[in-house]
Amino acid sequence: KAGQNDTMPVVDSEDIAQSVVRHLQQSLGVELDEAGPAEYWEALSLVVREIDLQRIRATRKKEREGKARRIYYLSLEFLVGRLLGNNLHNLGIFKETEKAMAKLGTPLVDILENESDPSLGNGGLGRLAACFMDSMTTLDMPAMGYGINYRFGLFRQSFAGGKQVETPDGWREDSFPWGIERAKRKQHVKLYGLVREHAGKAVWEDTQEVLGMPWDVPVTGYGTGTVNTLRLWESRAAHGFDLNSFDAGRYQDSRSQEISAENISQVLYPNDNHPAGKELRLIQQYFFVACSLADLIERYKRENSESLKNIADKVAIQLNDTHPAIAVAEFMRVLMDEENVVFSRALEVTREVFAYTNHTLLPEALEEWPQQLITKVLPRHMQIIHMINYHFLHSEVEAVWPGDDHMKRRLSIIEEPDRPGDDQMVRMAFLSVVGSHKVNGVAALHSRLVQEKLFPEFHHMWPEKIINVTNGVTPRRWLDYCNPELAALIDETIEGDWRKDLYKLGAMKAYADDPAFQKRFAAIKHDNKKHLAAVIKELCDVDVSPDAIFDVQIKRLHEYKRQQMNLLHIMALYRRLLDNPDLDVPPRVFIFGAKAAPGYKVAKTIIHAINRVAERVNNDRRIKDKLKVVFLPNYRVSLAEKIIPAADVSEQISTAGFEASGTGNMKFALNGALTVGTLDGANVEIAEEVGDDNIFIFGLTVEQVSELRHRGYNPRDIYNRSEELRSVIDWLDSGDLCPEEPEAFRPLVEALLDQGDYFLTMADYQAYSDAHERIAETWKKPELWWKMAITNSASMGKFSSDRSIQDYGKAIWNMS
Ligand code: 26W
Repeated sequence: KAGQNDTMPVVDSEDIAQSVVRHLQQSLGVELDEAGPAEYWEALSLVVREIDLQRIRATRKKEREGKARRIYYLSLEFLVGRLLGNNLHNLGIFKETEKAMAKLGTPLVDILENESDPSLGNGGLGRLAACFMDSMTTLDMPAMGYGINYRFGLFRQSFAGGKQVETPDGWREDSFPWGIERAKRKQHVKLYGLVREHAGKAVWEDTQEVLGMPWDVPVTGYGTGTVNTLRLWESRAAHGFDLNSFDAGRYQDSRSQEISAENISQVLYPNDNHPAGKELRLIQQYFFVACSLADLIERYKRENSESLKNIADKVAIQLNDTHPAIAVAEFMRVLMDEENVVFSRALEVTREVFAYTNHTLLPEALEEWPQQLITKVLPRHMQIIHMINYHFLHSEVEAVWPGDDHMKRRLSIIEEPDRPGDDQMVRMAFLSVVGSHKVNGVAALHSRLVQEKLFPEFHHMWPEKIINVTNGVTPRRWLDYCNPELAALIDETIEGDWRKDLYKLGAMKAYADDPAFQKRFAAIKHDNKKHLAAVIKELCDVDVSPDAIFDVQIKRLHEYKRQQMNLLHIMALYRRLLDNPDLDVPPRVFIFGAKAAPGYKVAKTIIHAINRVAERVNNDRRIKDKLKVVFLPNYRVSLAEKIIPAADVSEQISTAGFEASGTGNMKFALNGALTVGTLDGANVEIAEEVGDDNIFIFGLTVEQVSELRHRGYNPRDIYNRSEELRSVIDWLDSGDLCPEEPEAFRPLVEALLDQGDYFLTMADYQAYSDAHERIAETWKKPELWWKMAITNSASMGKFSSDRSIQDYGKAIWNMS
């Protein structure tokens, strides 16, 4: 039977109940009558952990004996989400566990809520890494993830007077049995110091030392006995570490925290698409890279030979954006300084091993480090970067553009300063491209822009290097686990296990206009909406009706994602309703979830404004229940799991050319929401898969965006011409929504009107508003709406992260 898997040793609810009781009493020292949901959660997690650990050993043994290349996924972020429920699903024992816990008297759903949601990532990039771990394991690939075990993950968000307030998220303070310390595999990392020559050899000396302690989280796959490992490093003081003996001033970051050994893995930087440029961040990057490379090289030597010259046959390393890019220099350092490999051979091996995924085109998001900072923290690495750069410019660039100094300057890994005396910057993206054999974008459109706009010269030099691998999401977490009712309906309706082969969902298209099927599909959505309505009531104290359209925008807050456009439209809808309370429009609930980087002023202003508008709209009796607006606080993976199955409309409205892919877009469509979106990122491919009639596409294309910019764009013209836009922007600016701070929304108004409206919110507004009209018209025809919704879900086969990982395997990791 689908959902039950044959690799699982037969365990029934009776076995599970017994194991839970055993762990309660013997591992936790809790009597049965003392146990509440939290204790049950811990005991049950220990039961599952036991199974995981047994399988991890078997997996490792199999891998040691196998000849396959190992895949190492290096990422500063892994947004794994809660693990217990997902593991139960993957192991195929969810149903039996439900029965077991019912017998013990506590519903499993209540138990699962006791797990803290590990917030080890910012957004899309971190969540993608987690989906990829799931898929690599499900596909039985010998894979390992490497990252940092942050003590404080992404901040917790609450609102005060509608403004975002951040507090630390010490997610490990509650017990977290999934992570297991493996002291035997600890590593030592060097920092600072200087490079001397001894007998013609470079020696890095007078360094400070930090200890890296691995913390292993088991990663289960679906329908397989394979369990892989996510190895997260935690920093500790090593004997001899004494950074504090240096003069304090050198080691201060903006919050005047001293950098000490333990500090390194303390906190995740909360910036998404904007580097902080802090010394501590560079040290984080190097710390986890050095630990991970040392660890994987040790493993290689244990399992193969002492020499690293053939390591590329057995090791592939994927760089998740440029955050781990210093690995290129570290790998070269190990080969040259520790293994006596000559430079040219070392560079060849490095290139065979490494590949780099680019996740953003935003110019301000591209990481650059001051040469002086790298020289201070990693003096040997700076030398090696110079060597790589010299070889690259003077033999490789020279071969393509002989004598062209201008081209050498453009392509130099170390950027020439704009003004003499300024610090030279090291371009981490260039280092990643030069040090890799493949570079990939994350959606077809994005990859084309990487080739044509971001790295055109590299693309000319190496036409095979830059390729596309379209992102995907794991159907286990994002359908089976988060939407069990829909999963069951699908199982009943189609043949085969879509959990392993998402293309199987295609068979559901045959039922898209079957009235009986539509009815059941719609009933499940309605049920999910009731659950979400209860969550909204609890978190926002707002009553919403499950009969209204649930229109959702959940993602990081960024101007390019254009939550502000959604807001302007909501304000306009409200005013239309005030003008005409009998307007024949379907009732709508607009739902937001988003964290803003703490230092991102305009983003925080947008949150504040949405909350103020929400308060006004929700308390206005005149419009009755035709419009509600809610901003759910502290958006995170576990909230997404409750929101996505309940969405009718998915807002994917970024300025064309800015959203590399998006992955939320895929999750929504998979769960039967209709997309209102621009031709950006993976929306383009979603539209291809579902067909133009089943998606609400609007707005400027990438080409039109650049044309408009070229022509000269003045948002004031639109403001002057559009009565509706003028009235809502003037309202924002009037102080009416925030009387105690009348200037509160100025930064947003300025961004839209005075600073050129860089993300073209004004230019796309009318098209967006029209798209919403089409949505409202479609909602009035339920047979059409549900036909579209079912078609969306049925057409998502391509967007399984299993397909993405198979693409990586073929095109990048050279797997058979
Ligand atoms: C160093 C500052 C910084 C931090 C994070 C720069 C850039 C980032 C990430 C690359 C931002 C990110 O998460 N990008 C998202 O990656 C997803 C997975 O590929 C894509 O689906 C999103 O479109 C992209 O914004």
